[in-house]
Amino acid sequence: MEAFGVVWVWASGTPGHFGGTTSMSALRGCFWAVSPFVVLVAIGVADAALIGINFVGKGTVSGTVYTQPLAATESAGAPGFTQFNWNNAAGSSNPTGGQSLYDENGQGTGATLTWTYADKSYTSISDTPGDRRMMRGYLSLFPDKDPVSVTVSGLGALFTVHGYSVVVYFDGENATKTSNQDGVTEYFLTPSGGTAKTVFGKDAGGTNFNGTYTPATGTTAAGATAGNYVRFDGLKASAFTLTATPVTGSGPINGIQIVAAPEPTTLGLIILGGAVLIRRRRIHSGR
Ligand SMILES: [Ca+2]
Ligand SMILES: [Ca+2]
Repeated sequence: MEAFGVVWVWASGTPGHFGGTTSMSALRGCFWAVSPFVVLVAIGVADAALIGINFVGKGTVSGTVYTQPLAATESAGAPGFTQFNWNNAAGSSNPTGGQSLYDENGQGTGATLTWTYADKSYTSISDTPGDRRMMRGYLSLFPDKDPVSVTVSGLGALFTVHGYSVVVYFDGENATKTSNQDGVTEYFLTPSGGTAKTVFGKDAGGTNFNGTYTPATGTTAAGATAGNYVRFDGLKASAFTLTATPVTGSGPINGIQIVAAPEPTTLGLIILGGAVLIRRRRIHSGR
């Protein structure tokens, strides 16, 4: 994880930088240190490590492509969580030993994914690369079967030391002749060795993803607000299981993201940088 970088601008030159070069996804602050020849801008950067999992959904059946996986170059995610390199979970059975998960840079994480048998479906939105493609295909309850259940194991220190959030995207197809797939779902997350958390999310009737992510909240089914994603915060367990139990509809999970909390050391670097700035100003002013 990159926690710090420095950008410099020569008075008559072009900007450059040194330090780590992985994704600089969150600026935490900056300061200026002025000398006669150079302007320094120090930037504390937290690489908010992300793991994105796209449930592909129906996939290809008898040669017809209903849903397709995201390419590594396709970007998707709610504001603040946008990333490349989504892991595609296809089909309805698990690879032996679970599916290995990589992060937003395509690097291995050591974490693995398993999920239960479920129906594979898709909404009628266009199969446009990126957000719409991620949101189009989903897993859902299969009649007379268990709800969708997703387990992630083996999360490393990058996630467990400072904690992480889990973002759950949902959008079922609007009412059909045979069933209502949109509705209210109880998303139930159980961290290993921890206390289970519940959030209710409502996929409003007649509403499918239109390019705008809307957070849904609710501690009860009746109190569920409409949206297309819910989030669980303050997690630190190395493994968790997420289930989607429908109150109405089919309990869809279109994708999830695991978002590591920023390292607090970044703030320390900014404070250190500020102290250097004050010292330099005092030196220049003769105090
Ligand atoms: Ca819907
Ligand atoms: Ca999906």
